[in-house]
Amino acid sequence: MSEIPSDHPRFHSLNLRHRLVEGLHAGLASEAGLLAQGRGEAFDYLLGEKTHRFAEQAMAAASARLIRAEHPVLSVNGSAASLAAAEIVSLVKAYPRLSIEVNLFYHAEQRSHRIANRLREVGAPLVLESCDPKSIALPTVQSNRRRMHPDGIGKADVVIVALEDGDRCEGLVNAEKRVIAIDLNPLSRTAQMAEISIIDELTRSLKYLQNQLVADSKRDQAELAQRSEAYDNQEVLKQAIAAVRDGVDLNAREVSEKAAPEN
Ligand code: PTJ
Repeated sequence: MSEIPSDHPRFHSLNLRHRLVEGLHAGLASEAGLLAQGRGEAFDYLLGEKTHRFAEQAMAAASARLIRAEHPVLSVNGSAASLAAAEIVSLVKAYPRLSIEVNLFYHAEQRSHRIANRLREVGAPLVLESCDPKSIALPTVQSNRRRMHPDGIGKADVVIVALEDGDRCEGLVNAEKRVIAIDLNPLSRTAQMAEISIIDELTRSLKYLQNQLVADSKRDQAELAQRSEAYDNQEVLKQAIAAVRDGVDLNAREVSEKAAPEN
């Protein structure tokens, strides 16, 4: 990776860009993944490259939803693996009830295996792949994203998707799976369709979500149920769209290395 001085004002953003380029060269990311990241980078720039309160609210709701889920699964594509392999593995190690499934938009078995191997190298205990011969189909989705591992997304009641395409999110919702989306664009079809939309950068949000899950694991189920029920995704999306339109929210703050707050 080319040298980015750590005091560069946009160090983190440039670092992510390089992670994706490296992921492309390592055969993990698709070429279209570079464009998807560019779009996300533009939204993050408008959001001040900070985690906002509306994202914290969404992550608190996501944590409650994940803890109350029967079978939660994190769907990982080439872009997510390139940007956040370490953060993904750290999250599933801290919260082992969450399974990982590699699921690609641009179907390519070799790329799927490379992504799974990268996650294992970083320390993932178990990685399922939707290209598995046992895979089953998600009704109403025409792309190769319809494939799901029967022990992963196939039986999941809650699915976390990141940098996801709208058709598949819709397919998951139609299949009555509860979708938690991580997407910097509050106007994307994925963010609009998900039950919980985390409008935040992937690596920042995974760290925050991990801290929140660890803190919430000790909490009372009734409290978590109440938090889930009180959550209003339309309000979160409204605030996120306003933040994109109005510019940087002065209440936004760096959270990446901090623990989730007590709720
Ligand atoms: O590896 P594959 O074959 O599965 O390909 C995956 C891509 C990313 C190409 C595919 O899913 C795709 O085309 O995605 P979209 O429809 O471009 O959507 C990506 C969304 O993620 C956009 O709304 C971006 O704003 C958002 N995004 C990009 N980078 C980040 C992000 N959201 C959070 N964190 C990011 N770092």
